[in-house]
Order: sequence, then C-alpha cells, then structure tokens
Amino acid sequence: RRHENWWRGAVIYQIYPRSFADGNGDGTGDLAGVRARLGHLADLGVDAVWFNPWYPSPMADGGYDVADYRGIDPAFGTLEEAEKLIAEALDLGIRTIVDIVPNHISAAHPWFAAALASPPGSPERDRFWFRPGRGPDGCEPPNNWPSQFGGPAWTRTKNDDGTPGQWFLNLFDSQQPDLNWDHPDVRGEHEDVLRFWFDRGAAGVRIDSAALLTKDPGLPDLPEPVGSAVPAPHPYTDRDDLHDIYRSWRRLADGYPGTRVLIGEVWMPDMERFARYLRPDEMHTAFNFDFLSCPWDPERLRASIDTTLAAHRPVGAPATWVLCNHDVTRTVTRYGRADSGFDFATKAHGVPTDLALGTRRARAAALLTLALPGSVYVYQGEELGLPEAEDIPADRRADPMYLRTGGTDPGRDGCRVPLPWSGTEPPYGFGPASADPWLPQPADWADRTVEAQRADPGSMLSLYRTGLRLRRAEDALGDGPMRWLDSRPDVLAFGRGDAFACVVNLGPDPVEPPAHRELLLASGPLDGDRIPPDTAVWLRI
Ligand code: TEU
Repeated sequence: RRHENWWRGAVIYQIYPRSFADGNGDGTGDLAGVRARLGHLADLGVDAVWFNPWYPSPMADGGYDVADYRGIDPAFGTLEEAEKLIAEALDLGIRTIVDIVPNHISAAHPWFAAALASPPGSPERDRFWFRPGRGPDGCEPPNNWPSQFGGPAWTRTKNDDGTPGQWFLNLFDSQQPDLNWDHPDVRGEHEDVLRFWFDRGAAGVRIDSAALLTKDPGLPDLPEPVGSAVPAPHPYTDRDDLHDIYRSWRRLADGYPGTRVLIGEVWMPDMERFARYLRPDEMHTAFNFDFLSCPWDPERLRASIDTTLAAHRPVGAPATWVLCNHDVTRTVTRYGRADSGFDFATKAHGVPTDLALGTRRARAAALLTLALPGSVYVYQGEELGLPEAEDIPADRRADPMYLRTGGTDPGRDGCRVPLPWSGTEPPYGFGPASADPWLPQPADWADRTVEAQRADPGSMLSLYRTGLRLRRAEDALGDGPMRWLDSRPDVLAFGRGDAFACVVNLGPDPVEPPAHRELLLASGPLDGDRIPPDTAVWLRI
C-alpha cells in the first residue's frame, strides 16, 4: 500500500499529543515523546498517524482553539521538531496527517484581538460573527443557537469603557469564536495554512467540524424547542455552500505530488448527505460515526455496514471504520454497558460496565473493522484496551464540555488520560517518575502498559499487531469489495476475495464456523471448533 492510493485501505493511528508520551518531564506529552516512541507505531504496523492539534493554543479545548497555525505549542516542542518528526516517521513508512480547525479559531488569535479592538461593522469584526443583542439594552443573545458544550452559542463583549457591547458567535467554547466563511481572508488564510503543512511534508489534513463552517447570514432562530427537527436548509449544519470550499481544497491538494488526503470530521446521521462530501472532487474520505454510534448488536451493525457501503459506492470513496477517538467513551467501557451505543446527548457518569465483557467485544470489534472494506482508525490506547477513566477528580478535569455544564456532562477527559508505557504505577513511563501527568492515571493500569502487553501473546496489543500484520499481507483486505456469507442473524460473516472470511458471533450461543482450511486469527479462546459469543475469527477458506 505504498502507492498513490495508500489512503484507501490505510490504518491510521490517532495521536493526542498531550497524552502520548512526555519527553521533557513536565507532565504533558510532547513531540520529543512521540519521536522517542515512533518504534511503537512501526511495531504496530500503521500506515499513517493523525495528530490532534499541536499548534500554539491556550488549550481551552485541548488545542482545538488554535492561536497560530504556523507553529507548534511550546508545551509540545518546536516547528523544527515537527519537521524532523514528519521525516523520521516517513522513514519508517508512516505518513503524517495534521488537524485543521476551520470552523473557529482561538480568542487568542491576532484576528480576534484585532476584531475586539475595531468598531462594530469593521472588516476586522466581519471575519467573525459579531451582532447586537436582542431585548432591552441588547442583553439577550442575537438568536437561540446552543453551544455544543452547553449554554448559548453567543458571548457578549465589553466596550472600551466597560459597558456591554456586541455579541459574537461560538458554536463551541467562548474561547473559540466562529469564523465567517463568507470573508475572503478566512478562505485565503486556510488555503495558505494547507500549503504551509503540505510544504512541510504533511500527507493530509483532518478537517474538524467540517459540516459547520458556513452559516445562514440572517442567523435565524432554530425552531423551538431547540433540539427539535430543523427543516433544511439548517442555518449552520451541512449547508450547500460548504462543498465549494472543499472543492477548492481538493484542487489545492491535487497540485501536490503524491496523494495529500482530505479527511472530514462530518457528524451526519444521513449517510447520503454524508457521502456528498466524498464526491470525487471533494474530500477523499470522512470518519464514519454511524458505525461508531452503534450498540453491540448484530442487526444494527449489519445495517450500518450495509448503509455505509451503499452510500460510499456511488461516489467511489472508501468507507472508514472508527471505534473511538478523543471525543467518545472508550470502547471497552462502552461495549461493557447495557446500552453500548454512543450518543453525546445521553452520555452519563458512572453507568455500570462489565469490563471483561467490554474487552471481549472490543477485541472482536477490532477484527471486524480490520477486515471490513476501507480504512481503519486506531485511537491511541485502543490498541492497549484502555477503559474510560471515570474517577478523575473534578479539580483535575479540563474539558470545556465538563466545565461548561458544571459537570452534568462527564466530558471527554476520561478518554484522554496519558498512556501507560511501562512500570507498575503512575506515571507508567509516560514521563519521568518525578512528573505528575496532566490528567491522573488510574492505579490499576499496570497490566495495560505497552511493556506488559508486548510480551503477552494474549494481550490486546498482540491482537492489534497480529491483525495489522495479517491485514498487510492479505491482498483482499483493505479497500475492495466484500460479500455477506450465509449465517444466523446474530452472526456477521463475510468474505473478502476468494480465500478470506471474517466471522463475528454477537449472539448468546457458540456457533460453528463455516467450512475453512485454516484459522488465521481469533479474538479470544475458541470453544473446541466453535466460536463463542462476542468472539471474531479470521479464516482461510
Ligand atoms: O468535534 C466536533 C463535534 O462536532 C463533535 O465531536 C461533537 O459535536 C462535540 O464534541 C460535542 O457535541 C471536534 C473535535 O473532535 C472536538 O475535540 C472539539 O472539541 C470540537 O471539534 C471543537 O473544535
């Protein structure tokens, strides 16, 4: 898969830089830590790595509040180190994807300072969405849009003399003012930023909140109650004029040698609308959150696979399979719950979970996704079977989703805890023993470290490593067709090519595998010849 279309069947590893490895001993992960641990990624056998934002940022939203796209946050390192890292990874056959956050920037970005220093109606303010408030003295927000992190999507400014001024739009945190994509500076600047990173060897970009950028300039209210269905066109989601932006980005990317890929973060329940972003002159690929949101249920998963493949086929884009990321509950925790689906709206603290069951299912899910057609994302720690860290003390939590809801929403810190590398107690080799990791690590992760798992053939790490190795060796895996094989409804069985089959038992009883010549890999112990519940196998047929 070293050819132009490497991305169509790639396995891409997601690094949350703050929590991967701490090279300088300040408790925060950094590029020195990543460079020292590239061997782990090479060992695992991934094709590319996607870095969550690593740019200078006040970290009001873990770096999704970018203050300067042309640098690296000093807590993470320097631009020179990033360039070295990109080259060193490529020497190991690993391409680098960077994160672009076009919906908003940090309130600490010079553009926002200029906007605040300029009068209402000025071109500087027009790069954002500044509006007068409603009601007496403009004390009500300009409309009823909600922030994704809770509360209104508007923040009021103060005039020079301290009196209340205009409001600005922030669909996320108040430190993340939304950009106005009708402004030519906004378009030009983002194209320059893409060039900046492509020129430095980035093989692609992950496009944050890609369906939110453009807004109805009239900023109309959402129908009440907010949260109820919105007739199309939605005032700020999935608007038609987004597609021109991605078309011009595609032209820009295509102007570079080799394939520079555009990967969209597009949360979109309607798969056909989703696939519009993947037309041949737009993005190359986008995260499949439909599959991620599914509970561990054979009918739901089968339907999601079918809908996904059917939606991608006409546009010619490969599907993607994502089990978790830095925004969602860790897989082994989620799959161990009675309701194992994922939904931001119903996410809660302290839901009972059976980690042994969740781990069995997560192992089966790993073999399922690695065998499906398309590319696969692995979020750091997924290969270690890390659970969600649920008992982080309130005063250590940093996620605005937790902070802005006063803790009603558990937030996303629990899936962002620094990785355990070695040893038997925190910081588990994340950094020197003297450095306290920025989020506390659970006391019971000793058997989940990379070191502990490397030598254990039954570990999650060994399963991922073997799965990735077999996947690379098997021409029929990655991009390409699949076909369902006859099976009970609670079993997912499919073939790739004429000699490979994957069978996942989601039912309550052990099942006989289809006729085969060889067992290539199993996600757990078999019951004689039979596949136990919550277990997947790869077969040579
Ligand atoms: O997430 C965008 C996003 O829309 C969903 O993750 C979700 O809507 C949100 O987390 C809660 O409703 C991206 C990033 O992945 C996330 O980490 C950032 O916080 C967010 O954008 C803002 O940049």
